[in-house]
Amino acid sequence: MYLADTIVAPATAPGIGAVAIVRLSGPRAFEILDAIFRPVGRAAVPAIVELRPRMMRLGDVVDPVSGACIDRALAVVMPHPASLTGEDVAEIQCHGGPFIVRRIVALASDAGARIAEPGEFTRRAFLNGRMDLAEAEAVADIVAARSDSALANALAQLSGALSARVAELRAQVVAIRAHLEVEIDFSDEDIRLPSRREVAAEIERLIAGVAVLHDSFARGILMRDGVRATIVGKPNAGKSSLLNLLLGADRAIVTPVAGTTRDVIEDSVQLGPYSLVLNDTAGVRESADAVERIGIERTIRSARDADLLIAMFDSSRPLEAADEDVIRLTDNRPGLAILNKRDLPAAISAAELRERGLCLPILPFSAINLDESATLRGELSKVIGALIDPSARSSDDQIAISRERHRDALATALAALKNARASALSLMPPEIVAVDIMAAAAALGAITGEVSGEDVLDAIFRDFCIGK
Ligand SMILES: Nc1nc2c(ncn2[C@@H]2O[C@H](COP(=O)(O)OP(=O)(O)O)[C@@H](O)[C@H]2O)c(=O)[nH]1
Ligand SMILES: [Mg+2]
Repeated sequence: MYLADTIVAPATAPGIGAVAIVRLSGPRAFEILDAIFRPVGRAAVPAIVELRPRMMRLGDVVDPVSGACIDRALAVVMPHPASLTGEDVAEIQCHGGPFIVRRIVALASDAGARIAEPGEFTRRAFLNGRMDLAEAEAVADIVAARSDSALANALAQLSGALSARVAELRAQVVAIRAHLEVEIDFSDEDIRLPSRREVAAEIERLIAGVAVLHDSFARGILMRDGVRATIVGKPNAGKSSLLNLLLGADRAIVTPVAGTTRDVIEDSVQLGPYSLVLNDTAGVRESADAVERIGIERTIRSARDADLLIAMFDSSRPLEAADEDVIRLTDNRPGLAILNKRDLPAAISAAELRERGLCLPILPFSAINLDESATLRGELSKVIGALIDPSARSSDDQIAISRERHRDALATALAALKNARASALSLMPPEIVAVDIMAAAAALGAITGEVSGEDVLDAIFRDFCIGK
Protein backbone atom coordinates (compact mmCIF):
# COMPACT_ATOMS: atom_id res chain seq x y z
CA MET A 1 0.00 0.00 0.00
CA TYR A 2 2.77 2.36 1.00
CA LEU A 3 4.63 1.99 -2.29
CA ALA A 4 1.50 1.57 -4.40
CA ASP A 5 0.72 5.27 -4.69
CA THR A 6 2.52 7.89 -6.72
CA ILE A 7 4.06 10.83 -4.89
CA VAL A 8 4.82 14.38 -5.99
CA ALA A 9 6.80 17.27 -4.46
CA PRO A 10 8.99 20.19 -5.42
CA ALA A 11 12.59 18.96 -5.40
CA THR A 12 14.06 22.44 -5.24
CA ALA A 13 14.06 24.91 -2.36
CA PRO A 14 11.08 27.23 -1.94
CA GLY A 15 11.61 30.77 -3.16
CA ILE A 16 12.40 32.36 -6.49
CA GLY A 17 15.05 30.84 -8.75
CA ALA A 18 15.79 30.44 -12.44
CA VAL A 19 14.51 26.89 -12.43
CA ALA A 20 12.48 24.69 -10.10
CA ILE A 21 11.98 20.95 -10.29
CA VAL A 22 8.77 19.07 -9.55
CA ARG A 23 9.39 15.37 -9.00
CA LEU A 24 6.99 12.45 -9.36
CA SER A 25 7.66 8.86 -8.34
CA GLY A 26 5.52 5.75 -8.41
CA PRO A 27 3.63 3.44 -10.72
CA ARG A 28 1.45 6.26 -12.14
CA ALA A 29 4.21 8.85 -12.56
CA PHE A 30 4.24 8.70 -16.38
CA GLU A 31 0.46 8.60 -16.67
CA ILE A 32 0.18 11.70 -14.46
CA LEU A 33 2.90 13.49 -16.44
CA ASP A 34 0.95 12.60 -19.57
CA ALA A 35 -2.13 14.33 -18.17
CA ILE A 36 -0.39 17.64 -17.50
CA PHE A 37 2.50 17.90 -19.99
CA ARG A 38 2.29 18.38 -23.78
CA PRO A 39 5.54 18.13 -25.77
CA VAL A 40 5.91 21.11 -28.09
CA GLY A 41 4.67 20.46 -31.61
CA ARG A 42 3.30 17.05 -30.72
CA ALA A 43 0.29 18.04 -28.70
CA ALA A 44 -1.70 15.11 -30.05
CA VAL A 45 0.90 12.51 -29.09
CA PRO A 46 0.93 11.35 -25.46
CA ALA A 47 4.00 12.55 -23.61
CA ILE A 48 4.67 9.04 -22.49
CA VAL A 49 5.16 7.95 -26.12
CA GLU A 50 7.06 11.07 -27.09
CA LEU A 51 9.52 11.16 -24.19
CA ARG A 52 12.60 8.99 -24.40
CA PRO A 53 14.04 7.82 -21.07
CA ARG A 54 16.50 10.29 -19.55
CA MET A 55 16.11 12.77 -22.46
CA MET A 56 14.85 16.26 -21.76
CA ARG A 57 11.84 17.35 -23.78
CA LEU A 58 10.45 20.88 -24.12
CA GLY A 59 6.70 21.28 -23.70
CA ASP A 60 3.82 23.01 -22.00
CA VAL A 61 2.45 22.25 -18.59
CA VAL A 62 -1.32 22.43 -19.02
CA ASP A 63 -4.33 22.25 -16.79
CA PRO A 64 -6.17 19.22 -18.22
CA VAL A 65 -9.55 20.55 -17.13
CA SER A 66 -9.42 24.09 -18.53
CA GLY A 67 -6.75 23.45 -21.14
CA ALA A 68 -4.89 26.54 -19.86
CA CYS A 69 -1.13 26.61 -20.22
CA ILE A 70 0.64 27.04 -16.84
CA ASP A 71 4.27 27.19 -17.95
CA ARG A 72 6.69 26.21 -20.67
CA ALA A 73 9.00 23.62 -19.18
CA LEU A 74 11.29 20.67 -19.69
CA ALA A 75 10.27 17.14 -18.74
CA VAL A 76 12.23 13.95 -18.34
CA VAL A 77 11.22 10.39 -17.52
CA MET A 78 13.37 7.79 -15.78
CA PRO A 79 11.75 4.35 -15.89
CA HIS A 80 12.15 1.85 -13.05
CA PRO A 81 14.31 0.22 -11.84
CA ALA A 82 17.22 2.46 -12.92
CA SER A 83 15.94 5.59 -11.23
CA LEU A 84 16.52 7.48 -8.00
CA THR A 85 13.74 5.65 -6.17
CA GLY A 86 13.78 2.43 -8.17
CA GLU A 87 10.27 3.38 -9.37
CA ASP A 88 9.10 5.24 -12.46
CA VAL A 89 10.27 8.82 -11.92
CA ALA A 90 9.22 11.90 -13.90
CA GLU A 91 10.57 15.40 -13.38
CA ILE A 92 9.36 18.73 -14.68
CA GLN A 93 11.86 21.58 -14.78
CA CYS A 94 9.72 24.66 -14.76
CA HIS A 95 10.41 28.35 -14.24
CA GLY A 96 11.45 28.92 -10.65
CA GLY A 97 8.49 30.83 -9.27
CA PRO A 98 6.78 29.57 -6.11
CA PHE A 99 3.33 30.09 -7.64
CA ILE A 100 4.15 28.05 -10.75
CA VAL A 101 5.59 25.26 -8.62
CA ARG A 102 2.50 25.19 -6.40
CA ARG A 103 0.22 25.08 -9.47
CA ILE A 104 2.13 22.19 -11.05
CA VAL A 105 2.16 20.21 -7.80
CA ALA A 106 -1.59 20.84 -7.49
CA LEU A 107 -2.21 19.66 -11.08
CA ALA A 108 -0.25 16.47 -10.40
CA SER A 109 -2.18 15.99 -7.20
CA ASP A 110 -5.52 16.47 -9.01
CA ALA A 111 -4.33 13.92 -11.54
CA GLY A 112 -3.85 11.35 -8.78
CA ALA A 113 -0.52 11.93 -7.08
CA ARG A 114 -0.15 12.23 -3.33
CA ILE A 115 2.04 15.01 -1.86
CA ALA A 116 5.24 13.34 -0.63
CA GLU A 117 6.24 13.29 3.02
CA PRO A 118 9.68 14.68 3.96
CA GLY A 119 12.37 12.27 2.79
CA GLU A 120 9.88 9.97 1.10
CA PHE A 121 11.77 9.80 -2.20
CA THR A 122 14.95 8.69 -0.43
CA ARG A 123 12.95 6.35 1.79
CA ARG A 124 11.54 4.67 -1.31
CA ALA A 125 15.06 4.40 -2.71
CA PHE A 126 16.00 2.55 0.48
CA LEU A 127 12.90 0.33 0.50
CA ASN A 128 13.47 -0.55 -3.16
CA GLY A 129 17.08 -1.48 -2.48
CA ARG A 130 18.61 1.44 -4.40
CA MET A 131 20.68 2.42 -1.35
CA ASP A 132 21.15 1.18 2.19
CA LEU A 133 20.24 3.17 5.26
CA ALA A 134 23.68 4.67 5.90
CA GLU A 135 23.80 5.82 2.28
CA ALA A 136 20.33 7.35 2.52
CA GLU A 137 21.39 9.25 5.63
CA ALA A 138 24.44 10.50 3.74
CA VAL A 139 22.09 12.19 1.26
CA ALA A 140 20.80 14.41 4.06
CA ASP A 141 24.37 15.08 5.23
CA ILE A 142 25.43 16.13 1.73
CA VAL A 143 22.59 18.63 1.57
CA ALA A 144 23.50 19.97 5.02
CA ALA A 145 27.28 20.09 4.41
CA ARG A 146 28.91 23.46 5.14
CA SER A 147 32.56 22.72 4.47
CA ASP A 148 34.73 20.65 2.14
CA SER A 149 35.51 18.17 4.90
CA ALA A 150 31.83 17.69 5.77
CA LEU A 151 31.00 17.21 2.10
CA ALA A 152 33.86 14.78 1.47
CA ASN A 153 32.86 12.66 4.47
CA ALA A 154 29.19 12.60 3.43
CA LEU A 155 30.10 11.74 -0.18
CA ALA A 156 32.30 8.88 1.02
CA GLN A 157 29.34 7.60 3.03
CA LEU A 158 27.00 7.95 0.04
CA SER A 159 29.38 5.98 -2.15
CA GLY A 160 29.24 3.18 0.40
CA ALA A 161 32.56 3.57 2.25
CA LEU A 162 30.89 3.45 5.65
CA SER A 163 28.54 0.64 4.60
CA ALA A 164 31.50 -1.37 3.31
CA ARG A 165 33.42 -0.91 6.57
CA VAL A 166 30.38 -1.92 8.62
CA ALA A 167 29.79 -4.93 6.37
CA GLU A 168 33.42 -5.99 6.86
CA LEU A 169 33.10 -5.81 10.64
CA ARG A 170 29.83 -7.67 10.49
CA ALA A 171 31.40 -10.41 8.36
CA GLN A 172 34.05 -10.87 11.07
CA VAL A 173 31.32 -11.18 13.69
CA VAL A 174 29.57 -13.80 11.59
CA ALA A 175 32.85 -15.71 11.20
CA ILE A 176 33.22 -15.89 14.97
CA ARG A 177 29.67 -17.08 15.24
CA ALA A 178 30.48 -19.82 12.73
CA HIS A 179 33.36 -20.97 14.93
CA LEU A 180 31.06 -21.13 17.91
CA GLU A 181 28.51 -23.12 15.86
CA VAL A 182 31.16 -25.70 15.14
CA GLU A 183 31.80 -25.98 18.84
CA ILE A 184 28.11 -26.25 19.64
CA ASP A 185 27.45 -28.89 16.98
CA PHE A 186 30.57 -31.00 17.15
CA SER A 187 31.74 -30.69 20.72
CA ASP A 188 31.43 -34.47 21.22
CA GLU A 189 33.39 -35.37 18.15
CA ASP A 190 37.06 -35.69 17.54
CA ILE A 191 37.79 -32.63 15.41
CA ARG A 192 40.02 -29.71 16.23
CA LEU A 193 38.01 -26.88 17.71
CA PRO A 194 39.26 -23.30 17.96
CA SER A 195 40.35 -22.80 21.55
CA ARG A 196 38.61 -20.31 23.79
CA ARG A 197 41.75 -18.19 23.78
CA GLU A 198 41.68 -18.05 19.98
CA VAL A 199 38.02 -17.05 19.99
CA ALA A 200 38.68 -14.40 22.63
CA ALA A 201 41.61 -13.06 20.59
CA GLU A 202 39.42 -12.85 17.49
CA ILE A 203 36.79 -10.96 19.47
CA GLU A 204 39.52 -8.68 20.80
CA ARG A 205 40.60 -7.72 17.28
CA LEU A 206 37.02 -7.06 16.34
CA ILE A 207 36.51 -4.85 19.39
CA ALA A 208 39.47 -2.73 18.28
CA GLY A 209 38.00 -2.32 14.78
CA VAL A 210 34.55 -1.38 16.06
CA ALA A 211 36.08 1.02 18.59
CA VAL A 212 37.97 2.92 15.86
CA LEU A 213 34.75 3.50 13.96
CA HIS A 214 32.84 4.35 17.15
CA ASP A 215 35.48 6.87 18.22
CA SER A 216 35.49 8.56 14.80
CA PHE A 217 32.22 10.21 15.88
CA ALA A 218 34.02 13.09 17.59
CA ARG A 219 35.92 13.79 14.38
CA GLY A 220 32.81 13.33 12.22
CA ILE A 221 30.90 15.87 14.31
CA LEU A 222 33.72 18.40 14.00
CA MET A 223 33.62 17.95 10.23
CA ARG A 224 29.83 18.09 10.08
CA ASP A 225 29.14 21.01 12.41
CA GLY A 226 32.46 22.84 12.22
CA VAL A 227 35.05 23.39 14.93
CA ARG A 228 33.84 25.67 17.70
CA ALA A 229 36.48 28.15 18.81
CA THR A 230 36.03 30.67 21.61
CA ILE A 231 38.21 33.78 21.77
CA VAL A 232 39.12 34.57 25.37
CA GLY A 233 41.28 37.31 26.86
CA LYS A 234 41.04 40.36 29.04
CA PRO A 235 39.09 43.38 27.75
CA ASN A 236 40.93 45.35 25.07
CA ALA A 237 43.30 42.50 24.23
CA GLY A 238 41.99 42.67 20.66
CA LYS A 239 39.53 39.78 20.57
CA SER A 240 36.92 41.55 18.45
CA SER A 241 39.64 42.87 16.15
CA LEU A 242 40.79 39.29 15.64
CA LEU A 243 37.26 38.08 14.90
CA ASN A 244 36.79 40.84 12.34
CA LEU A 245 40.15 40.07 10.77
CA LEU A 246 39.30 36.37 10.37
CA LEU A 247 35.83 37.10 9.03
CA GLY A 248 37.10 39.82 6.74
CA ALA A 249 34.22 41.98 7.96
CA ASP A 250 33.39 44.38 10.76
CA ARG A 251 31.22 41.90 12.58
CA ALA A 252 32.01 42.96 16.16
CA ILE A 253 32.32 46.52 17.47
CA VAL A 254 35.92 47.48 18.19
CA THR A 255 36.70 50.43 20.48
CA PRO A 256 39.47 51.43 22.87
CA VAL A 257 36.86 51.28 25.65
CA ALA A 258 37.28 48.10 27.69
CA GLY A 259 34.06 46.12 27.99
CA THR A 260 32.66 47.02 24.57
CA THR A 261 31.71 43.45 23.67
CA ARG A 262 29.09 42.24 26.11
CA ASP A 263 27.36 39.25 24.57
CA VAL A 264 28.90 36.29 22.78
CA ILE A 265 29.08 36.97 19.04
CA GLU A 266 29.11 33.92 16.78
CA ASP A 267 30.05 33.63 13.12
CA SER A 268 31.76 31.05 10.97
CA VAL A 269 34.65 31.12 8.58
CA GLN A 270 36.13 28.52 6.22
CA LEU A 271 39.66 27.48 7.06
CA GLY A 272 40.88 25.15 4.32
CA PRO A 273 38.51 22.16 4.29
CA TYR A 274 37.10 22.98 7.72
CA SER A 275 34.47 25.30 8.98
CA LEU A 276 35.50 27.25 12.08
CA VAL A 277 32.68 28.59 14.24
CA LEU A 278 34.12 31.60 16.07
CA ASN A 279 32.77 32.99 19.32
CA ASP A 280 33.90 36.47 20.34
CA THR A 281 33.30 37.10 24.01
CA ALA A 282 33.06 39.88 26.55
CA GLY A 283 36.42 38.94 27.97
CA VAL A 284 37.65 37.88 31.35
CA ARG A 285 37.95 40.34 34.25
CA GLU A 286 36.34 41.35 37.49
CA SER A 287 33.57 43.81 36.75
CA ALA A 288 31.08 45.79 38.78
CA ASP A 289 28.81 46.31 35.78
CA ALA A 290 25.91 43.82 35.94
CA VAL A 291 25.55 43.49 32.17
CA GLU A 292 29.26 42.96 31.72
CA ARG A 293 29.26 40.37 34.50
CA ILE A 294 26.63 38.35 32.64
CA GLY A 295 28.81 38.67 29.55
CA ILE A 296 31.77 37.33 31.50
CA GLU A 297 29.76 34.36 32.76
CA ARG A 298 28.79 33.62 29.17
CA THR A 299 32.44 33.83 28.21
CA ILE A 300 33.31 31.10 30.70
CA ARG A 301 30.43 28.92 29.49
CA SER A 302 31.32 29.42 25.84
CA ALA A 303 34.96 28.60 26.61
CA ARG A 304 33.91 25.41 28.35
CA ASP A 305 31.78 24.26 25.40
CA ALA A 306 34.34 25.14 22.73
CA ASP A 307 36.40 22.57 20.83
CA LEU A 308 39.38 24.89 20.99
CA LEU A 309 40.35 28.20 22.58
CA ILE A 310 42.01 31.25 21.10
CA ALA A 311 43.59 32.98 24.08
CA MET A 312 44.55 36.60 23.51
CA PHE A 313 47.12 38.56 25.48
CA ASP A 314 47.99 42.25 25.10
CA SER A 315 51.78 42.39 24.75
CA SER A 316 51.83 46.15 25.29
CA ARG A 317 50.57 45.87 28.87
CA PRO A 318 51.92 44.14 31.95
CA LEU A 319 50.30 40.85 32.97
CA GLU A 320 47.30 41.16 35.28
CA ALA A 321 45.17 38.81 37.32
CA ALA A 322 42.76 38.55 34.35
CA ASP A 323 45.57 37.15 32.19
CA GLU A 324 46.21 34.48 34.80
CA ASP A 325 42.50 33.60 34.70
CA VAL A 326 42.76 33.23 30.92
CA ILE A 327 45.80 30.96 31.28
CA ARG A 328 43.85 28.77 33.71
CA LEU A 329 40.92 28.58 31.27
CA THR A 330 43.27 27.08 28.68
CA ASP A 331 44.59 24.37 31.01
CA ASN A 332 44.55 21.02 29.19
CA ARG A 333 42.63 22.47 26.26
CA PRO A 334 43.61 22.53 22.60
CA GLY A 335 44.04 25.97 21.10
CA LEU A 336 46.31 28.84 20.16
CA ALA A 337 47.62 31.73 22.24
CA ILE A 338 48.02 35.09 20.57
CA LEU A 339 50.43 37.69 21.86
CA ASN A 340 48.70 40.65 20.29
CA LYS A 341 49.74 44.26 19.55
CA ARG A 342 53.30 43.41 18.65
CA ASP A 343 53.34 46.68 16.67
CA LEU A 344 53.49 48.47 20.07
CA PRO A 345 56.44 48.50 22.50
CA ALA A 346 56.44 45.18 24.38
CA ALA A 347 55.65 45.03 28.10
CA ILE A 348 55.49 41.21 28.28
CA SER A 349 57.09 38.31 26.42
CA ALA A 350 56.10 34.78 25.44
CA ALA A 351 58.57 33.48 28.03
CA GLU A 352 56.66 35.24 30.79
CA LEU A 353 53.42 33.62 29.68
CA ARG A 354 55.16 30.24 29.74
CA GLU A 355 56.39 30.93 33.27
CA ARG A 356 52.82 31.56 34.35
CA GLY A 357 51.86 28.14 33.04
CA LEU A 358 50.58 28.78 29.50
CA CYS A 359 50.94 25.58 27.45
CA LEU A 360 49.38 26.58 24.12
CA PRO A 361 51.51 27.45 21.08
CA ILE A 362 52.11 31.23 21.12
CA LEU A 363 51.84 33.44 18.05
CA PRO A 364 53.18 37.02 18.25
CA PHE A 365 50.63 39.00 16.31
CA SER A 366 49.08 42.29 15.37
CA ALA A 367 45.34 42.24 14.80
CA ILE A 368 45.37 45.65 13.14
CA ASN A 369 47.74 44.40 10.45
CA LEU A 370 45.77 42.76 7.62
CA ASP A 371 48.95 41.15 6.27
CA GLU A 372 49.17 38.88 9.30
CA SER A 373 45.84 37.24 8.64
CA ALA A 374 47.38 34.50 6.45
CA THR A 375 49.83 33.50 9.21
CA LEU A 376 47.00 33.33 11.72
CA ARG A 377 44.88 31.19 9.40
CA GLY A 378 47.84 28.88 8.88
CA GLU A 379 48.42 28.46 12.63
CA LEU A 380 44.74 27.88 13.30
CA SER A 381 44.60 25.29 10.50
CA LYS A 382 47.41 23.39 12.24
CA VAL A 383 45.53 23.37 15.54
CA ILE A 384 42.34 22.21 13.81
CA GLY A 385 44.22 19.58 11.84
CA ALA A 386 45.69 18.19 15.07
CA LEU A 387 42.21 18.15 16.60
CA ILE A 388 40.49 16.39 13.70
CA ASP A 389 43.09 14.10 12.22
CA PRO A 390 45.21 12.51 14.95
CA SER A 391 43.32 9.24 14.80
CA ALA A 392 43.31 9.08 11.00
CA ARG A 393 46.26 6.79 10.50
CA SER A 394 45.24 4.76 7.46
CA SER A 395 42.67 5.22 4.72
CA ASP A 396 40.38 2.81 6.61
CA ASP A 397 40.35 5.22 9.50
CA GLN A 398 39.43 8.16 7.31
CA ILE A 399 35.70 7.44 7.28
CA ALA A 400 34.11 9.17 10.22
CA ILE A 401 30.60 8.56 11.44
CA SER A 402 28.61 11.70 12.08
CA ARG A 403 25.26 10.43 13.34
CA GLU A 404 24.19 9.58 16.86
CA ARG A 405 22.29 6.60 15.50
CA HIS A 406 25.49 5.09 14.12
CA ARG A 407 27.45 5.86 17.27
CA ASP A 408 24.77 4.25 19.46
CA ALA A 409 24.63 1.13 17.28
CA LEU A 410 28.42 0.81 17.45
CA ALA A 411 28.33 1.30 21.23
CA THR A 412 25.75 -1.50 21.50
CA ALA A 413 27.95 -3.72 19.33
CA LEU A 414 30.99 -2.91 21.47
CA ALA A 415 29.20 -3.73 24.72
CA ALA A 416 27.95 -7.04 23.29
CA LEU A 417 31.43 -7.94 22.04
CA LYS A 418 32.97 -7.18 25.43
CA ASN A 419 30.41 -9.45 27.07
CA ALA A 420 31.20 -12.15 24.53
CA ARG A 421 34.92 -11.84 25.22
CA ALA A 422 34.34 -12.11 28.96
CA SER A 423 32.14 -15.19 28.50
CA ALA A 424 34.68 -16.78 26.18
CA LEU A 425 37.52 -16.25 28.63
CA SER A 426 35.52 -17.55 31.60
CA LEU A 427 34.77 -20.73 29.63
CA MET A 428 31.03 -20.23 29.46
CA PRO A 429 29.19 -22.59 27.08
CA PRO A 430 29.52 -21.53 23.42
CA GLU A 431 25.76 -20.89 23.27
CA ILE A 432 26.16 -18.07 25.78
CA VAL A 433 29.00 -16.46 23.84
CA ALA A 434 26.94 -16.81 20.66
CA VAL A 435 24.05 -14.80 22.12
CA ASP A 436 26.27 -11.71 22.52
CA ILE A 437 27.92 -12.28 19.17
CA MET A 438 24.47 -12.30 17.55
CA ALA A 439 23.57 -9.08 19.37
CA ALA A 440 26.72 -7.44 17.99
CA ALA A 441 25.86 -8.57 14.45
CA ALA A 442 22.34 -7.17 14.80
CA ALA A 443 23.63 -3.81 16.06
CA LEU A 444 26.03 -3.49 13.15
CA GLY A 445 23.31 -4.54 10.70
CA ALA A 446 21.07 -1.78 11.99
CA ILE A 447 23.50 0.84 10.65
CA THR A 448 22.97 -0.18 7.05
CA GLY A 449 19.33 -1.10 7.66
CA GLU A 450 19.70 -4.89 7.50
CA VAL A 451 16.81 -4.97 9.95
CA SER A 452 14.85 -1.88 10.82
CA GLY A 453 11.33 -1.19 11.98
CA GLU A 454 8.99 1.48 10.69
CA ASP A 455 9.70 3.59 13.78
CA VAL A 456 13.41 3.72 13.00
CA LEU A 457 12.73 4.69 9.39
CA ASP A 458 10.27 7.37 10.50
CA ALA A 459 12.88 8.88 12.81
CA ILE A 460 15.53 8.91 10.10
CA PHE A 461 13.55 10.31 7.21
CA ARG A 462 11.72 12.89 9.32
CA ASP A 463 14.90 15.02 9.19
CA PHE A 464 14.80 15.24 5.41
CA CYS A 465 13.16 18.05 3.50
CA ILE A 466 10.15 17.53 1.27
CA GLY A 467 11.16 16.42 -2.20
CA LYS A 468 14.29 14.56 -1.10
N1 LIG B 1 48.10 48.89 18.17
C1 LIG B 1 47.25 47.86 18.16
N2 LIG B 1 45.99 48.05 18.57
C2 LIG B 1 45.14 47.01 18.55
C3 LIG B 1 45.54 45.72 18.09
N3 LIG B 1 44.48 44.89 18.19
C4 LIG B 1 43.46 45.61 18.68
N4 LIG B 1 43.84 46.89 18.90
C5 LIG B 1 43.05 48.01 19.46
O1 LIG B 1 42.74 47.69 20.80
C6 LIG B 1 41.45 48.18 21.13
C7 LIG B 1 40.59 47.07 21.68
O2 LIG B 1 40.35 46.13 20.64
P1 LIG B 1 39.12 45.15 20.64
O3 LIG B 1 39.24 44.28 19.46
O4 LIG B 1 37.84 45.89 20.83
O5 LIG B 1 39.45 44.35 21.98
P2 LIG B 1 38.50 43.34 22.79
O6 LIG B 1 38.00 44.10 23.95
O7 LIG B 1 39.42 42.24 23.25
O8 LIG B 1 37.43 42.85 21.89
C8 LIG B 1 40.89 48.81 19.86
O9 LIG B 1 41.14 50.20 19.92
C9 LIG B 1 41.72 48.17 18.76
O10 LIG B 1 41.84 48.97 17.62
C10 LIG B 1 46.89 45.55 17.65
O11 LIG B 1 47.34 44.48 17.25
N5 LIG B 1 47.70 46.65 17.71
MG1 LIG C 1 35.45 42.91 22.09
